[in-house]
Amino acid sequence: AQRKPIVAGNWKMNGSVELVSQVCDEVKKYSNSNVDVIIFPPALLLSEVLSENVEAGTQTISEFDSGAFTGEIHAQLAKQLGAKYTLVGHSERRSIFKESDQQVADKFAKAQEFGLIPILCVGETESEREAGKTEQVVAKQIKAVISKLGIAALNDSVIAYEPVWAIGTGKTASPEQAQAVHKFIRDMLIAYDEQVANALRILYGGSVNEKNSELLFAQADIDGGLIGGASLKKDAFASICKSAV
Ligand code: G2H
Repeated sequence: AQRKPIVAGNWKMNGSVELVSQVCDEVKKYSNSNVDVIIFPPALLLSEVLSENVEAGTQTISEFDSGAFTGEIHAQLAKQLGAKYTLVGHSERRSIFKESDQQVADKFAKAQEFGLIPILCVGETESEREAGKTEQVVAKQIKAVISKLGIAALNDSVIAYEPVWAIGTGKTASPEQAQAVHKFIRDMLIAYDEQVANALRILYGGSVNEKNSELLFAQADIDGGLIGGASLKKDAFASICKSAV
């Protein structure tokens, strides 16, 4: 199956108006028919990124409709501004903000209801990996979405596999370790629907940089990356984009 790679930059709560123009100037050269480049800036910078003609999304969205939810990000408004994607269930949302699998599934549903493409983030912690539970954890996180919405919902979505122990730690999963989990995810989904599984883009995230991206992206079931720290450096992020083409 030929899947168009995605290189997505997750800025987390970093960056500035100035950084938007610096990074966008560099990366818009690479967003073309061969790779989708997306920036997930802090929500307040969404319009800045979009005005540079670079695809953008939010790092999370509310599972609720408009109402008395002070501080939340409304999927419909993000879509109106021009966002095309949103992350859901990033490990920092799960661990720091205590988002459950169910809540993440609700956010996934709300994103699609308003026409955003959710990028569902999944991944095991270090102790889960050591206990041999990687596949079990990842399967449970994905099945929470399938049992709420059905397998067809994965048609308009992306999955990002991000082992928690590799996030921001400089400890990247090896290409083989990452590929093994990506293949596990795809095989699990093939059992539901082969077409959906083969078309689904599965990104790797966790300390991806300009030195390791090429080998990671060369793996059969790795369809690009979700990049944190390195997406804040224009040259590094541009080389990562280039390595996905
Ligand atoms: C994982 C990743 C981006 P980093 O969170 O989502 O961050 O590349 O800094 O590990």
